[in-house]
Amino acid sequence: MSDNCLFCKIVRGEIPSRKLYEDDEVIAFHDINPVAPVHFMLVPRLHLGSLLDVEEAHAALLGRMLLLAPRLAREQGLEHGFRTVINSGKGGGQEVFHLHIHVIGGGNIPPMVK
Ligand code: DGP
Repeated sequence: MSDNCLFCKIVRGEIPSRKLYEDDEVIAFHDINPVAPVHFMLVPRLHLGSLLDVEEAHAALLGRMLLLAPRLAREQGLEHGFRTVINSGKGGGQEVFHLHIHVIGGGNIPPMVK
């Protein structure tokens, strides 16, 4: 846990969020600034700054999060597909430095810029 981390505050329930899932390791809540009709984030309860901070010990947690993505996406009506985004570090456009997987869909999703 990190005292001043926004997503740690959401994990602790100190800041309200529109949660769609939680278990002992992971929570999912809707993004406050959705870029599509469905836009939520999968967040580990454990404070990890970004993918730049993960280690072998986090492999199972990351796997669980990826397995949850399609399950929750389907529950949100995204059975035809969705986009996952993980911004990592300042160079990756990350704004909240607590690892999270964006799940986005339900509208016109433009092709990725490569
Ligand atoms: P990123 O750029 O990947 O770090 O995205 C951070 C996302 O977090 C961004 O899409 C907006 C969202 N966000 C920021 N503050 C809050 C908040 O207080 N509540 C919720 N639900 N989402 C937030």
